[in-house]
Amino acid sequence: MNAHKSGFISIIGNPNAGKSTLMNALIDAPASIISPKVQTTRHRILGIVSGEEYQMVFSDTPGIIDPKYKMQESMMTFVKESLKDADILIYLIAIDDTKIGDEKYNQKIKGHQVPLFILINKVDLSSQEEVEKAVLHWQNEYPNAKVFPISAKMDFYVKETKEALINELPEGEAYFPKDIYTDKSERFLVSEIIRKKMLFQFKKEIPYSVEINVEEFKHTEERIEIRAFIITERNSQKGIIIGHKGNALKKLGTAARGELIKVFDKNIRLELRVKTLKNWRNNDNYLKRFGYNAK
Ligand SMILES: Nc1nc2c(ncn2[C@@H]2O[C@H](COP(=O)(O)OP(=O)(O)OP(=O)(O)O)[C@@H](O)[C@H]2O)c(=O)[nH]1
Ligand SMILES: [Mg+2]
Repeated sequence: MNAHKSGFISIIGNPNAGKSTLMNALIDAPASIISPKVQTTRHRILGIVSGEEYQMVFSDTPGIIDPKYKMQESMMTFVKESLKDADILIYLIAIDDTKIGDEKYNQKIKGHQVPLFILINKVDLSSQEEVEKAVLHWQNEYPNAKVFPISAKMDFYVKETKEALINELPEGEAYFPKDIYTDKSERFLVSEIIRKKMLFQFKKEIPYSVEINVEEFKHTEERIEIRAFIITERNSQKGIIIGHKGNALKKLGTAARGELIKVFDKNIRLELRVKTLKNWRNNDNYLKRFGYNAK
């Protein structure tokens, strides 16, 4: 029998490149939410996949941006921590990205000592010629990296990527029980599903200004009872989220409940309320309470 292998594999990259889609595809489970908008992921989310002789612990991370407020600083701290912990590094870019968004990270990645995979995602949107050009470009930039064109969404070259990653794993024991696929709680998943529905339903700043705080999550025999607060930054945002005669909030509740029923395969009672915590995105205490590890 071969020695057991295990390791931390960090997925970092530009916003919207498809990091969460890739992680979910690699672990074949919905650990992270996905949306067409940037800054969908705000946390470091572990996605775990195990076999008899290996365990891979992926970190899905927020897209690299220049932080404008404390919540975004905390998001970038998650990226930096994931970089530090990595046994293997994946930098994910979309086929139409011509460069790694932030030069500081570019230098960090170039200086990093662990195996590096540059994965060029969304190749389903491009011609063969464009794909070949992109592979040459990135291989030239990162001579020591493995450069693969993939499509996380269409499951193109994901299996091969996974096999190549297993090959690079260091020897070691499993870090987590082999039957779990994420480090996050059911409560966290509920808050993420509600936030995802907000990213789809509301425009501009609204989804970026909210946090979802699940205050009650109770399994009863016939259903799950959930009470969650949508936290806004300003009172004026409250009105938009509730909408005329409460219609916007009702629509959100229906959409979220529908997905929660599917995910938990159980009836759901969902009570959504909106409250304002002024400037929570810049307040250390609130950020800590919402799991952003503010210093
Ligand atoms: N066409 C195509 N679209 C993709 C592919 N992978 C992801 N997407 C889409 O790209 C969008 C962003 O995907 P995410 O997985 O949320 O991207 P992300 O990098 O995690 O984004 P942030 O967390 O916001 O940084 C979604 O609409 C996905 O469906 C792909 O291989 N092909
Ligand atoms: Mg994401």
